Amino acid sequence: HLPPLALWPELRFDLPELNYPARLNCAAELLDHAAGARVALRGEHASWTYDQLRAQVDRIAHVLRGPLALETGNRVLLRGTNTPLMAACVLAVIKAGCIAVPTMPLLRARELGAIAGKAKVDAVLCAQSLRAELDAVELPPAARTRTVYFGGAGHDSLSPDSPESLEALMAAQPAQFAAADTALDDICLISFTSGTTGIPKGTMHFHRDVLAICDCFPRSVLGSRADDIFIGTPPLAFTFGLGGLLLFPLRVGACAVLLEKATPEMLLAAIAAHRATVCFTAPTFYRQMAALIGACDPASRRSVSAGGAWAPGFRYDLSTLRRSVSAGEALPTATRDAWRSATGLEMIDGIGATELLHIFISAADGNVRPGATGKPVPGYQACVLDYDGRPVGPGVIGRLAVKGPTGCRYLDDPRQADYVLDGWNLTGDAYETDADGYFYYRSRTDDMIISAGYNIAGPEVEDALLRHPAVAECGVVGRADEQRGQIVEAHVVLKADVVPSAELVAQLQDFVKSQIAPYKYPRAVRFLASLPRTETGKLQRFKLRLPGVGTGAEGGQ
Ligand code: 3UK
Repeated sequence: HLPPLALWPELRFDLPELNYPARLNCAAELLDHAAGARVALRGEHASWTYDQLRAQVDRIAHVLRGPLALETGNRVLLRGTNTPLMAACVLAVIKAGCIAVPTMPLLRARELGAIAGKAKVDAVLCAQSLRAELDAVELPPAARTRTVYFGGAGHDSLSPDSPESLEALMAAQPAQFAAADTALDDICLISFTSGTTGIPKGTMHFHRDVLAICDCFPRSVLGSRADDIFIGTPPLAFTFGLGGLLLFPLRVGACAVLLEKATPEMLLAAIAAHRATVCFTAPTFYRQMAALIGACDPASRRSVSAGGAWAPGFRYDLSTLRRSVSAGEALPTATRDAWRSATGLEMIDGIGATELLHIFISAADGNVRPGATGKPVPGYQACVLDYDGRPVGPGVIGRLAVKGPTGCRYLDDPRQADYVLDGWNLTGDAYETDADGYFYYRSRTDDMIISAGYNIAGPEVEDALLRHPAVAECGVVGRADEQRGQIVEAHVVLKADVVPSAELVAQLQDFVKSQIAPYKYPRAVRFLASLPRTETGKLQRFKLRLPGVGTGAEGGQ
């Protein structure tokens, strides 16, 4: 039901850098241009220059093609936390002409097995620290015999001559590998969706897609450059992290800091210690970091830190930070405001999706309009459609449709037909535009709360609640109600020193009514110790809708 393509200008790559040569290996392209002696990756235990990274990648590529006897197009499951060696594995699989299938560190055996089976993996590269869960997986037999382990320290490490040790196999290989001669539209990456609901879907991406995301958002919105130091929390197995913490920095010859695990305190300390310039994380992380900075003495907020681990009173030196990118879920304006007053920085919101590989609507600097995600990233087009597939004008909520150099290709999944229509990707998000062409996120299309005939977007109510001084975090969902169809139900995590009470429920309700249209106020308010989130930082709204979640009160009239 989408508008005929003729209605829309055909996509022209007016960015000349998006027209790649027919024979293209994106990993070789990313590694081979940069100055060798510059630092490419800093990990907690190792720091590698571009030359060192390239040598490691080449040795791993030899292991894949030699001892593991993999061929072009074979699929390699990857499992590891954010470390230089994990990054090298991803690049090596692609440079060797194979297909990388990265998996999230917290996945359990059942989910890993489903992914390994669905992607028909031929081999596995797994971090020692994450092997227990993998060992419980029923892998395709060929992949089981081609499983090797890397990393690990002390009692955790394999003996240096173990046939299962990737490092042992690498030691016997030369440090130079001629990249596999692949086509620009050969698949190099199968990334699985984080799946807040339902069975994870594999999305397939070409060599040219990997370069295209590097040449769109980071170039036009971030303005990334060789002297940037990238840092952040998303796993390399999530395309948000793969792009922001590996592909984007490599594309411009910059440096990436990889953190194996990070709390808001640790990320603040690491930004200061590494003098990071570009940060990628989820909205809740920024909110928590802003609260930590706010708790410091204002005079010391931007002053020089002593470095080292975080301790109360630590002075966060964020003076090098010039870009703070938020993605994964809606950025509440309250969080944007909190981060600005804590750091003086205007956040960059960006909506991305595993299906489209990375961010396709965003804005920076003077183009930021609070409340809006931004405008289509140059290279992408976006529009808002009604349920019959007709474009709607400004001010009308509808379905977001996106078209650009990357797009959804599900691996054997009937849901392909729901996501891509006529070349347009339907992301499942409800959006609205304004007269100046800015795009405003409202909710997931299937999360819109319909109460007594009103359409209410949960994130708007969340943004209002987050402005209340007692609220640390919140999630708003619709709950079935006989009279109204649904009612607005707020799940609230209170700040440490706040005690829940019926009076507080009434206060929160009145507060929301004073901030936004009163009919949107939460008729039910429940208090939780924490909110259920995915490994990618997304609120799991379906869990909030389960019966009996949280304690609290049905309040108000
Ligand atoms: C939601 C947002 C509002 C939206 C992702 C950056 O999140 C990523 O990929 P996923 O496949 O999820 C996609 C869905 O997440 N979303 C993401 N960003 C925003 N909603 N504002 C935002 N800024 O529903 C989207 O359809 O997990 C993000 C880069 C790469 C990614 N894969």
